[in-house]
Amino acid sequence: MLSTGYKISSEEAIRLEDRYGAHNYHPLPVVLSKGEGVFVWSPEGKKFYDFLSAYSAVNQGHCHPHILKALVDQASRLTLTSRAFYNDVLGPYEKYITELLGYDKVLPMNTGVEGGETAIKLARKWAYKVKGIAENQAKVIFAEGNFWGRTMAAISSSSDPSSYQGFGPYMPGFELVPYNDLAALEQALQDPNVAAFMVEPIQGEAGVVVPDDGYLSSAFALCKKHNVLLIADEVQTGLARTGKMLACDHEGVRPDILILGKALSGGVLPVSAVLADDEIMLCIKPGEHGSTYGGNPLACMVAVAALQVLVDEQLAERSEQAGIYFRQRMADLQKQRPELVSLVRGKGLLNAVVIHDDPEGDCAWRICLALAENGVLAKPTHGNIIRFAPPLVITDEELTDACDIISQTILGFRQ
Ligand code: IF1
Repeated sequence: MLSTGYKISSEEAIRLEDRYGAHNYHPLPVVLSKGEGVFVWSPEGKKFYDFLSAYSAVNQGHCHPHILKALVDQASRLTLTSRAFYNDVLGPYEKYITELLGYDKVLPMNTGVEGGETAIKLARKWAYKVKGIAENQAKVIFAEGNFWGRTMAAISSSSDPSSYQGFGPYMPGFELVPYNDLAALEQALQDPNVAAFMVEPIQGEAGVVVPDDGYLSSAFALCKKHNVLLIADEVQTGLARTGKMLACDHEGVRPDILILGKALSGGVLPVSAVLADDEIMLCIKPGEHGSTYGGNPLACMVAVAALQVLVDEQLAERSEQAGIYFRQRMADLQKQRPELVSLVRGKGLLNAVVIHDDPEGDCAWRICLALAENGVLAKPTHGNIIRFAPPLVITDEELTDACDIISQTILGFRQ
């Protein structure tokens, strides 16, 4: 059945997933079978604006031709060698990404959470070999509300019971401080065993929580003062999503360890990367860390193309400008429906609308169902927060049209 050009109905697709797939998601009742730029289509041909962008993995738009060409060309040459040998793509990719982002070295992985795990292992190694913390005593501080994936380490640092409940026992050596709270962070950094503070410049899953201006730069200064590494999780905020190449750039912060993922491949296949300077990166010696697919030539060629699109199409600048327009349109909406829309927040094209609702309410879900019916795809996070994050290639005309649909849908919504 699954040969090129096959077709099944939305109803059949849902039935098959329900019968044969794990029930670890609750998707919107929408089936997608084609994507191009900011648009996706159902098997029946219904067209949508994609305002989720696979959680910021398709910043470059669905099936970007430059990225697909890199994929197809390399796929017919060499896809995977393992790191048992060198290959002729990894080195040039490593040179390109480290020069583009200004770090000595990169450690290539596949998923964002593997990037987080790698960053924590680097920080611990650095703590023992450079900072001089006693073996197995290193601590990593995280912010409440963080989300960096689904592995045992990731959920061990989570403050969200839906992430960690029922999966114990948990990874030791992790501590939490409130997000956007410098006093709490300074207090936690008094402990000489702290190796690193790992933080998202804007908390994505928590509902696009934007900290106060200056929080990140002050947090970085506190880390420097206490000889603690700052790890920036830019898996979701990075790669032009918030109006700069990196969200850290809004405050001129150069994190000691930078984690990238998602849009690093433009949504074509899993590619993540951890960047750091030699003092940190060379703490991991040959054979101490790796992955079968990490740094495979296909992923590297795709990542170069994905980064080139961000630069050549000036998508950070585009994101900045389009975000200003989008938040203005949502602010207008808030004025018209203050009892429904409580606030709008975000940077660049990473935005969220917070819906007035009781904690167990389903207003946001029902609004997203209505939006889908009207041709815009978005999904709530944490119940009453709707994230809006279209591909950064969205044109003015497309953005205006999508905002018109969002406005009409919310203005016509009956709680
Ligand atoms: C799911 C959420 C978003 C991330 C940040 C690391 C990772 C993520 C800041 C791990 C991944 C994904 C996971 C995906 C849905 C999505 C998500 F709703 F789950 F929380 F974006 F907000 N750092 N986020 O946002 O990257 O290992 O997934 O490649 O679990 O359904 P990954």
